[in-house]
This record gives sequence, C-alpha cells and structure tokens, in this order.
Amino acid sequence: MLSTGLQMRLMRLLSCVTLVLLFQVTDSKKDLKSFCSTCRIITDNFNKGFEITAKQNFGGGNTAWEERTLSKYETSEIRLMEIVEGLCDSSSFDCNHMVEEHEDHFETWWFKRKTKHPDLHKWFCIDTIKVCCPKGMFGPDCSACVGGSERPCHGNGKCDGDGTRGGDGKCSCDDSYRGEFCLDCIDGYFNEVRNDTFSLCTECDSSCKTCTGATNQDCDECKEGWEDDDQEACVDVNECSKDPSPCEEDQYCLNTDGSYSCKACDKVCTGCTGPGPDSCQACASGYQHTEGTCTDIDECSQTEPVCTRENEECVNNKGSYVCFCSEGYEERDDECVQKIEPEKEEESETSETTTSAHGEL
Ligand SMILES: [Ca+2]
Ligand SMILES: [Ca+2]
Repeated sequence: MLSTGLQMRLMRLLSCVTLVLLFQVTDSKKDLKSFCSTCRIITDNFNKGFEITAKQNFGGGNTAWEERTLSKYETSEIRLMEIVEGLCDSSSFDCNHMVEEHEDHFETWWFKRKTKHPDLHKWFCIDTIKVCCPKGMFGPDCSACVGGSERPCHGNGKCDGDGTRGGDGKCSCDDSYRGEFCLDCIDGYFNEVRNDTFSLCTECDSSCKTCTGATNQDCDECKEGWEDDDQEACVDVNECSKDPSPCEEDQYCLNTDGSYSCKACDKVCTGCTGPGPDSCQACASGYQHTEGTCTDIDECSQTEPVCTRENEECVNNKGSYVCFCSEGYEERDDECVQKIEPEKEEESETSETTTSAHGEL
C-alpha cells in the first residue's frame, strides 16, 4: 500500500505528464497546418519572383549580345537564385528553415520538372515535401474532408485542416448551419432546400423560435414575447393591456413587436396613458386640469394670498411659487425686516438666502 502523500505526488506527476503530452499533440497538429501555410507563402513568393524577373536579363542595357543571351537568362541558375533570395522575410525562421532544407528541390524543379509540372505548389508542397494536400483534403494521407473534397462541408462550413497535412477533416459550420455535415439549420432558420448533399437555411419570421417556413404561420414554437393566435400564427403579446400594468406608476407602457417598454410620464402628470401633458390620468401637485391638459397653478394670483407675511412678495413658477421679502427688506427670524445699511465688511452676510420656497419646486 502506498501512503496518501506518495499517492498524491504520483497523481500530480501523472497530470503534469498528461498536460505536457496534450500540449505536444496540439502543438504538432498546429505545426502540420502551419508547415503548409509556410510552404504556400514560399511558392506564392516564388511565383511573384518569377514574374518580376521575367522582365530582367543579366543586367545592363539591351545590347545585341544581351538580346541573344536573354533566352538563356530565362532558364538560368542566376535567375533561380534571384527568385530564391526573395522567398522569405529575413525574420521568418520557419520560412528560411524550409527553404534551406529543400533548396535542392527548387533546382530540380527549375531545371528538370518545370515543363511537366508547372504548378510549383502542387509539385513542391503537396507531392514532394508533402506538407500540403489538394483542396478539400486533409491529414497525413490527404483524406477527403467531411462532405467530400469537391464541396467540403457541403459548401456550408470549413473543413479542419483543409489543404494541409494536419486537422481532422471535421466541419465548423457557417452561421445558420449546424450538424456534422452542415446540412441542418440552427434555431431561427429552416431548410428551404434540403437533400443529402445540399442544404439552404433561411431565416424564420421574427416571431418564431423555430419554424418550417418563412411566415408567422410556419412557426413550430413562438419566440418569447409572441403567442399563438386562433389561426395558429405567432402574434405579438400586448404586455401593456395586462393588469396590473408591467410599468411603474409614473410611467406609461409602450407596446412593441416582441416586447414593450416603459416611458416616464410628463412631469405635470401623476400617472399617464402616454407622452406629454395631455395624457395625464391626474395632474401633479401644483398643476390643474384645464382643457384636457395639466397647466401650472398661478398661486400668486389666487384670491386667497399664499405669501402672508408682512412686506413679502409672491413669484409664480412652474409647479410651485416662491415668497420673498420685498425690496429693502430681509429675512430674519422668519420675518421680513427692514434692511440696516451694512458696513462694508459685513456686506457678504447680506447675500444669504432671503427667500423661502413652498411646495415642490
Ligand atoms: Ca409586445
Ligand atoms: Ca405655480
């Protein structure tokens, strides 16, 4: 029997080893794909270099001698060297390493295979150093992708490792498609066309969660905020007609397709059925109902005076009013008393509040 401490240590060691192995596996899988993209860069740059050097010759002007030797330059080792020099960025280790490792192959192709195998990518990356596969194929033996190499993933997704010696050939489906073969539709889409090799997924009506056709009568299930009507179609739920209302007392409810929103009432209202001062259920304090709308009460012109202290004046404002001491008076101990001409150094004290507010401002 092993002691618990030793078992624990063994477990930890094992999980470390597993982690390292896992890392190596994923790392080498990634490498197989990146080998191919490195090779692709090399052959693309080779083709570019081939085009650029097509207009060149051994250098200098166009003397008769050079005109004659131009044809020799086309197939010369000098031209090959010029092209090979430009295959990689100097900073790309992988690229330079691959070119150095296989430099002989470029010479072989240049002098012996070019005519018969003009596609360098195919000859070099796929057939010779075997880091890539033909389009629609993946893995060490260039197996066909899921859905076949002609149209991997049935044209609705990307095959893992497509065109490389890596990957597992499985599909990651495009938006709106799912399933191993990318023939099924995700929720909210339906198969407009569907057979064993072809599928077209089209969006459902906005009222459906799932559907079999394009209209709101083709829903299998209604989306949240929508409900079945008598004709089995999904229609908007009018949340605002519910009792109690889903909104607060100082808000009105606005129904929308598939949802609703709560909006603040006008400030002159206490409760409302819509926007503006003419949709109030009752008027807020300081306002009165006149001709179907809520307007400010002018407290200062009411028969019963509201500012009742002596030497006091009233000023109306929206929703309320203000009482303040008349010119030449100031507030002291809740009374308006005659101002004493202030000494210069006392001036600052006179700017203290001389008004008193009433009700809500
Ligand atoms: Ca609604
Ligand atoms: Ca008022």
